[in-house]
Amino acid sequence: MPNKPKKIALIPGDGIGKEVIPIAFEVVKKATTLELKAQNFALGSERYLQTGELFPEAEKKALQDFDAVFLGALGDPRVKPGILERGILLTLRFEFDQYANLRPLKLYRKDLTPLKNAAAIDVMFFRENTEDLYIGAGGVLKKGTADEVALQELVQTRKGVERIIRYAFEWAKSKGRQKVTLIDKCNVLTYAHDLWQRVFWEVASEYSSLEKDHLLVDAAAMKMVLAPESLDVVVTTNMFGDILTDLGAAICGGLGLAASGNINPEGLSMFEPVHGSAPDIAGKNIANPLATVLAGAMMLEHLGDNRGACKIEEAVVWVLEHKKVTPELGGMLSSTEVGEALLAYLEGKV
Ligand code: GGG
Repeated sequence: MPNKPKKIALIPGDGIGKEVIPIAFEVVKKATTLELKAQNFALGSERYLQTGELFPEAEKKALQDFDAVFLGALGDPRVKPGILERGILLTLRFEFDQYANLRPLKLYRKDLTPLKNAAAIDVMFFRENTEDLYIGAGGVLKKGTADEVALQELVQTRKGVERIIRYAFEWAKSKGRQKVTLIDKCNVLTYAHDLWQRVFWEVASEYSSLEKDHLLVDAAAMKMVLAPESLDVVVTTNMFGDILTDLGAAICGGLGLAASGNINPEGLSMFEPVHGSAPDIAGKNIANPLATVLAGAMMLEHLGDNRGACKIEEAVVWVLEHKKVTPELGGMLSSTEVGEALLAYLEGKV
């Protein structure tokens, strides 16, 4: 019996998201043997500005029927920061319980790193994606006065901490990796990060074949610059994962190559570039589509097509080696020309 088609929800979103998603999805379709059925969801700033709608309930319900979401970016200078990000992006991550944010840091070409004498960088970050300071709990007292008080609550649950730590260890074991490092700030956040400490070492005791390590977040930031090759698999909090993976992207060639997966192992997962909507370069056909293309590879792996995912990564390595890339990576191509170069590689035409 033929396999059922995989239903993909495309959410290009805002700015360069609308340019990179169509390019990357063509590459995904070319690389895979899976039958993909795509449907576009027009969520983002245009709709919000025209109708006031952010994420209607009917669309949330419709998404439950999909196998994956492929998302571009959300953000628009015409909309107050936080409205689109919280109303659409964080809603997707939270309502679909996408608790594992996978962010690979890989140095594909040595000259792309600003670090001197960098060795090979190949780190998988597991960022907890549904708790911490991101849950939106808090409030403001006496707003606008000299006595104003702002509260933003840091919430961690044992269940939330345990599942991301276990997911990181399981992934490390299944991929034959060497070491899992916990990054936290347990010397200062003595309640929330003490929970991370206790749960990490409890779960770690079940994985005798893997080395375990711990770094305080400040020391980890330094290590990522001075000795990134010493990291292998990292598990960390929502906030620290957000910040450290931007640092990680910077040492691996920039946000234009940084991909991510928001995973619910039992539900709907979402794949997106780490970058935002970049309104300053939107509409000019100059955005680098490779981060979204690599997110597409992660989506194929998640859907069970490892071969397709590897083919995409090979194609990305090829365009990087042959400088068939956008100017910030040393090439002279437009966004669509990068897409054409990837397709040509996948079709065996080069
Ligand atoms: N693909 C990640 C994403 O869209 N993040 C939200 C974000 O960074 N928004 C700010 C912006 O696009 O300027």
